[in-house]
Amino acid sequence: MTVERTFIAVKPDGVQRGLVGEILRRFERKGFKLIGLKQLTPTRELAEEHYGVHRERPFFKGLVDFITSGPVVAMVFEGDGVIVSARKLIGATKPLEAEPGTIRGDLAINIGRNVIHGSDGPDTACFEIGLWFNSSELVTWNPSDQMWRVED
Ligand code: D4T
Repeated sequence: MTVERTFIAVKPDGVQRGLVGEILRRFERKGFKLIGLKQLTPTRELAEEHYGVHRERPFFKGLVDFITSGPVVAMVFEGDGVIVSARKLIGATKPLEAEPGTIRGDLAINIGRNVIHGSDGPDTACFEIGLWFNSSELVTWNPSDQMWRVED
């Protein structure tokens, strides 16, 4: 396994509903290392870049309106296999199809209000981390219990 980084964002619906702690807790409990964390209301420019692959889709404007409607909590987690594992913790894009036990399966109903974003692959993770964070905002540190999370 190689140590990876992924970009996670609690969307405005998750922030408004007071779910930030609940969501952050699931990644911490799993054992991933939080190396970046901030709250911001995204500009349209940032949102349109982030969702650039969906620019031609009919839901694009509504998606950008939604994601810029209020504060988002942006995070970077680091760990072995974190990109795929985070997607599993998050669950399917359509919350009604997401398994119980996943974040969307437990906490959401509607695709347009699915509470969280997570990078879907290594290239996207790299792009999204660079888009949302300066390198000076990412913290290098070693959890004191690291030896109890992973073998050397
Ligand atoms: P994000 O990117 O928000 O983590 O979601 P996913 O990676 O799980 O799903 P996605 O890229 O296919 O969709 C991006 C974002 O658009 C919203 N959406 C999507 C929507 O409002 N209507 C739709 O029909 C689709 C496909 C939800 C997630």
